[in-house]
Amino acid sequence: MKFENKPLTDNKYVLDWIEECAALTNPDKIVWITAEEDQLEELRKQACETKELYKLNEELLPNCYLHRTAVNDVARVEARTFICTRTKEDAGNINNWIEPQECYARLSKLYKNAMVGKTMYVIPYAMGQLGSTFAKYGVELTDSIYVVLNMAIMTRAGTAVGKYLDEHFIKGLHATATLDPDNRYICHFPEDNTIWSVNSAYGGNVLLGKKCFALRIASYLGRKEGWMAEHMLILGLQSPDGIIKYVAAAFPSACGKTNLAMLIPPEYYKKKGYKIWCVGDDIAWLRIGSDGRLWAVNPENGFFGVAPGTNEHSNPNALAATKRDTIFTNVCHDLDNNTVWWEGLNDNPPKNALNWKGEKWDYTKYDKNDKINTSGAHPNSRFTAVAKNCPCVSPEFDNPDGVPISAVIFGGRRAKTAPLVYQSFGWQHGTFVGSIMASETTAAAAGAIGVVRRDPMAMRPFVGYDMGDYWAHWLEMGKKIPNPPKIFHVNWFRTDDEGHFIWPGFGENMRVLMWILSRCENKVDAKETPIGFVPYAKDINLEGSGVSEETLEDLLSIDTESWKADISNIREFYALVGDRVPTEMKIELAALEKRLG
Ligand code: OXD
Ligand code: MN
Repeated sequence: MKFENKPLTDNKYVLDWIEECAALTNPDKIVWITAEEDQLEELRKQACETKELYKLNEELLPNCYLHRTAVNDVARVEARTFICTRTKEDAGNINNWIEPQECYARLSKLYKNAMVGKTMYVIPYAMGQLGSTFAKYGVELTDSIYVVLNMAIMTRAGTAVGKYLDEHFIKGLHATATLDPDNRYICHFPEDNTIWSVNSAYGGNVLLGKKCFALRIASYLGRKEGWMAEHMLILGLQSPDGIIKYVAAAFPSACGKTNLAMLIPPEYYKKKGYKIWCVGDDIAWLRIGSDGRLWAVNPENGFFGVAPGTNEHSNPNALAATKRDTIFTNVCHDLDNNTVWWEGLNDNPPKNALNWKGEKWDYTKYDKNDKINTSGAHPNSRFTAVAKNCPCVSPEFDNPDGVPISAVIFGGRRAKTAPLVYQSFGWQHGTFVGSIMASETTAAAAGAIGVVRRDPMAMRPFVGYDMGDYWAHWLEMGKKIPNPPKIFHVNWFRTDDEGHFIWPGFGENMRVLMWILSRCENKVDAKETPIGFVPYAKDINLEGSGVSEETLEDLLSIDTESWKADISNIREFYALVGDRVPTEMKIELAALEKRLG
């Protein structure tokens, strides 16, 4: 096998696997990614020559680039995502499944000679701090410079990883191939530590360290090894005395995780000296610490955030993080000053611009009911930003031991059913609360309004095995954590009868976090209700929020009828998950039904 540069490991297991993949895909060259600046800069130059990347204004956006994907390749594709365990039962009813040997055979045909005339890049990377208890290692083989440069931001990649590669590493093979959507496959072989992704070049499908490894494969490993991989942000709330308490929170995709992770406290709290630190915006790996608490790290090294809607008000920290060293994908290109723009950035769309497809864009034709065809930026356009460039990145970001978690928060998007916040009765009930997480489609989305999608722990697309077994693992973990975090549920999306949101959200969510932490410290009472402990309105500080006490009462009220109606939907969902739903979950469901009367 001919490498263009020196291999970063001499581990035979690793080298044999690379050889096997090279024999299949047949690249012209194989290059090891050291991730040194010189190498990355050379790759950026090459990608600019082929128009895979566009260099943006160096003064306004230093070291920033724009990339456009194929128009048919703009998001994760759950229908093309598979968990290939030996038995279908182990993948479970919620996941798509293909028998592994059949899958390898089918995909081998698509990989065959897919890299002819191209370079295969070998990216050694770590999820988590190198050498830490949390860290896991992988190698991604890819023919895309865009993938290399994104992985260099999103993970700890390059030379230093070489010495950690052994037979436990996660083998990721990505080939762009023809981008044929009918032959697009994102396949996971958890029993083989393997990920195969072909015919896509969209981040969520091809940055294999993220959803594929850090959630799907890692959730499988976590169950086997006694830890957890979750779709959660991690933030630290610092009080004026300097003490920082950490929470981990799971929300379905597109429910504002990145915004909450980087929240700016309302003026009232800021003046008193409160501050929020972001440890992670998407993924948490959790382990039981020697002190009996649950500790968390963010295994990533960057943010792959949704651009539209990010602005000075919604998330100034994320915006600041995108001002340098960022790769923008499918945003609008402002040709006058060679910068980028997206819907919701400001009210000043560029007049001389290309849309996300690279076509001349006329902002006056924007139609919110046909965003894909009329918007400047694709609704799922992204920024890939370096975590350390975020002004509120936590000083503990690189701590190999992670941070101790006081509270786990599950978030839904419900118009009526869930109150602003409630606390579960304990770990088992909290696991149940996570299992019934849901979001409702809103008027803004295409299709019917109010359709409930169950998204347990926000992990529906990301559990690498059977969902019932996953809940059982949560219950098992609960038994093993001597001092577990308390479990809460929040809902920022409650609406009035006209469908308007009644909670202001964004920075004001801090008020709810304050109540949650007070509960963790046993500082406030709460009202016991059929669904859990709900705050007394007096215990959520509204000063400066513009929210009236009456609205807060409304936000905290429990709509018993909609809960009762929800029970049958939950039961149907449990039936769909199937035989492996733990008895404890069914007991919790029956108990909830009984409490509702
Ligand atoms: C993401 C997602 O991109 O959850 O983080 O879809
Ligand atoms: Mn996510």
